[in-house]
Amino acid sequence: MRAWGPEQATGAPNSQGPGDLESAWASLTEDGRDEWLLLEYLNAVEPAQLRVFETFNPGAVVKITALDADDKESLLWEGTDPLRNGPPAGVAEFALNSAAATQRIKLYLASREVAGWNEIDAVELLAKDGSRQWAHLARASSTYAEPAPVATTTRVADEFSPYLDQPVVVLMEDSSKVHGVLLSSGKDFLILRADRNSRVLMLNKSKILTLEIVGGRD
Ligand SMILES: [Ca+2]
Ligand SMILES: [Ca+2]
Repeated sequence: MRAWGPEQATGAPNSQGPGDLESAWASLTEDGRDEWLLLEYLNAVEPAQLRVFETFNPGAVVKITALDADDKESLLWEGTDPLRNGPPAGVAEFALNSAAATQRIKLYLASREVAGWNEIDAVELLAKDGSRQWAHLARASSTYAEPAPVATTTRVADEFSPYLDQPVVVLMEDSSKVHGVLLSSGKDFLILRADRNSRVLMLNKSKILTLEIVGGRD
């Protein structure tokens, strides 16, 4: 499993929080955008309660939905996370609206409203029939985990380090401009996730003219 990947939110809790621990899911940026975490369970059940193990900067959950086989969402809960402005880590318990049997639950996080990485270690689904399960698959809106294609790129500390995880615009030698989030700075390349199509790009450092932080608008 990749450190901080969404897969870290599957299974039983294994993070001794509070803390920024790689055994929990973390989004790409601390507060750059709102995020979601989609959890899949082995058995479809009528949901009754969700227990979310929030191990770093808890309190960002604002909405929980169930997805059916056609990706149609139904609202299970909406409101303020009970851990908002609370302890540095904890288990948030959400009583869910009744809904048809489901095996996919989506958490929405107002990451911009709760400073820092809002990390989630595990999510337990309790059903009306009393059964309990841990998620066995997870996907997320973003992750701090290294993207698989560049997992072997070693980060180096250099003049680009202050811009990591920031939205940037890069001007290349051939006058082309690339907008994206700076993921990593390797020996010869910068790794960027392009805004245009979310693809991960490698930019040759020797062909970069300028790099600037983007301040909200272009
Ligand atoms: Ca946040
Ligand atoms: Ca975990």
